[in-house]
Amino acid sequence: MKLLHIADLHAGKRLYERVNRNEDLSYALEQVVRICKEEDVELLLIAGDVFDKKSPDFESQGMVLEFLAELNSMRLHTLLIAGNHDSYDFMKIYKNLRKLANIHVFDRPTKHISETIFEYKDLKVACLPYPDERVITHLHEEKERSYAEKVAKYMKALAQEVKDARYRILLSHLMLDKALITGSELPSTVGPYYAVRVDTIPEEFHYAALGHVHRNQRVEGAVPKVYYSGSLYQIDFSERGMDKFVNLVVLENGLVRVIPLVLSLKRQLVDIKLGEEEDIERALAPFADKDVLVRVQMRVSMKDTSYNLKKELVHRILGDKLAKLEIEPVDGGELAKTEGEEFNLLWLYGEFHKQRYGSEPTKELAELFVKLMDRVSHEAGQA
Ligand SMILES: [Mn+2]
Repeated sequence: MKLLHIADLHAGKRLYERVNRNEDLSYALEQVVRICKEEDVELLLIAGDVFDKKSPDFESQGMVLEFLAELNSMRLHTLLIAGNHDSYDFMKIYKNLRKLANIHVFDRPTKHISETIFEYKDLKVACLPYPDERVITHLHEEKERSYAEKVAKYMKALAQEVKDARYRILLSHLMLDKALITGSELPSTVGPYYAVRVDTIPEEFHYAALGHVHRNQRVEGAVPKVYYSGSLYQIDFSERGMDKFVNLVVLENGLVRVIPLVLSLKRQLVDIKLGEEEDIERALAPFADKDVLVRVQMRVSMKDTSYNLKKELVHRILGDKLAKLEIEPVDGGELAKTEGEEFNLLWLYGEFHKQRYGSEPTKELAELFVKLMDRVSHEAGQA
């Protein structure tokens, strides 16, 4: 029997709140569907972070539903758990899919352990959606235990529930202490406080299909094979240059074999640094017809009168491929420390202030100005 383990779809992800990544996701999901067909996959495990936001936009919901509908038409079973980016209550709505299709949604950890088990032929999958601290604390009587201990105890109970099956799998969305992060995971969820010890994953399991950490990896230190399949595309610039995978899991003769399959990417994320004297055209031209999203960091002297022309040139060459232009002022003093395109407006504001009031704006005023510019550009959909 073959299973496919995927995670961290992050439907609705935007870079700098502007660049929509759904085409990258949809490109990956097409490959997932193709792999399921070609490999005769019977069970698809989706290890959380289906959506990037707690209340996903319509386009992203449409995409995910279309994907699930296509899987269902192929007659395989899909198991889906909530990740830390997903809303428990939103996922609860999706539980109704079970009445219409072979889609099994597990929205939150529950004390009714038997409800977390999915049984299929000689396999049992125990499902542990992202154990939010409040929810997991609520399930335990002994309030003094640490987060990691509570999760460990819960996993033990799950292991008990599956121990009579020939194959036993844990599907979860967790931070493990020995995992290598990428930097695109939510910072508050990857610190040591939330790290569950890998050696507390019960030995009853053969395979732990995990989501949360975006880098494909096997985490050593447990009896079961513990894997993060990783995100399906480079979620943000901290994942640039990384290959992306899904894990094909083969259950055969009482053994579990794991085969990570590399995905092709719709767009690579690329960082480019432009020096003060750089020939911009020459540096950027090679990327103009590539499938990329580019973040440009440009060093500019504030005495440079061609500052605006340089900026326009970057926009003109890269067009839609420009995800962000960051200006690094070489000599601007106090005000110039601000990052981003708003710098020039800030400089203009400074000039205005000097003319009108005969002095530079105070640091507080300058910061407030930048904040306001940020708000305005976000609301205008330009940031
Ligand atoms: Mn994630």
